[in-house]
Amino acid sequence: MPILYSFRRCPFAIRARLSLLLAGIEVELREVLLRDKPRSLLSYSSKGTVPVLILGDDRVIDESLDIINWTLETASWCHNPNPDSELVTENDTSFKKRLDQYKYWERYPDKSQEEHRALAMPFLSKLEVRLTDKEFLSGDSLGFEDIAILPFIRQFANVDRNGFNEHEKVNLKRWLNRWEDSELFRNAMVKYPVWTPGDEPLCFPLHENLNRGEAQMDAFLKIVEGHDIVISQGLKQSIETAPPKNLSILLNRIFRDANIPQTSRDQIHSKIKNEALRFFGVKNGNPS
Ligand SMILES: N[C@@H](CCC(=O)N[C@@H](CS)C(=O)NCC(=O)O)C(=O)O
Repeated sequence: MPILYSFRRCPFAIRARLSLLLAGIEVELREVLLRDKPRSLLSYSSKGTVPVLILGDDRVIDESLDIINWTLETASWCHNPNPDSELVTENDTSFKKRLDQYKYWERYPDKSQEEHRALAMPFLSKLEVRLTDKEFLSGDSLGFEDIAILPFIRQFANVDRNGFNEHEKVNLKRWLNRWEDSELFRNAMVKYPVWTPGDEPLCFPLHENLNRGEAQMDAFLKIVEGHDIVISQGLKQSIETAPPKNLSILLNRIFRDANIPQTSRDQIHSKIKNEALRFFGVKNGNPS
């Protein structure tokens, strides 16, 4: 299985994870701390950035756009691949620079945050125009440019979400909301514990792991029952016949079945999910 060194919030890593999800490629995910990068990462790629993808033959891909291109070679998840997109080049060069200056404006005191923001706006206007009569940056269907650019626009919006929402760029907001609300994006943003050498391998994406067979499903149900939640025989049978695609769907069914009040669900959900994440991430896992 390929290995992906990743950092959850890094926009370059997010675009790589999105493309892996779209191509249906499973990897071992190694979440890193940028301030304390593992030696193995640096030995694969001395430039010390993430994402880095290590393929089975020890081939190393250490540029996010190259990872996207590799996923496209493996499974053509879009009809309009455009690796030479000028829009993506502009995103990765001048827009990214302006985004950083706007986000970390204290480090660039020659201008106010507002001034830095204003300098980034022409790129957003360009996207807004693209999205006027098209749903996607890449045209009528999802493509390379959407996946490559989305994490950066999200980062821009997150600097001041209210300011972004108040802005007149309606098409861009619609486009961003659509992504942020999608299962694809949620799956790309699942939290993984920081990797240290010797850890059990954790698979990405998580939902693949749910389909790894009865023994794992039984073990997962035991984790849930360990939280004093009773799972009815009826639900167990229905899960056995048609296993849900991902952990959240499964947990919601269990919560409904066990009448867990809405107010306690979030807390239990995250506790169970953390435990289960470790468990289901185990490569060729033995549930005992
Ligand atoms: N051109 C690279 C850029 C990747 C990059 O700059 N990633 C940042 C994290 S968002 C990084 O690893 N920075 C190194 C550091 O902060 O030490 C790519 O597209 O993969």
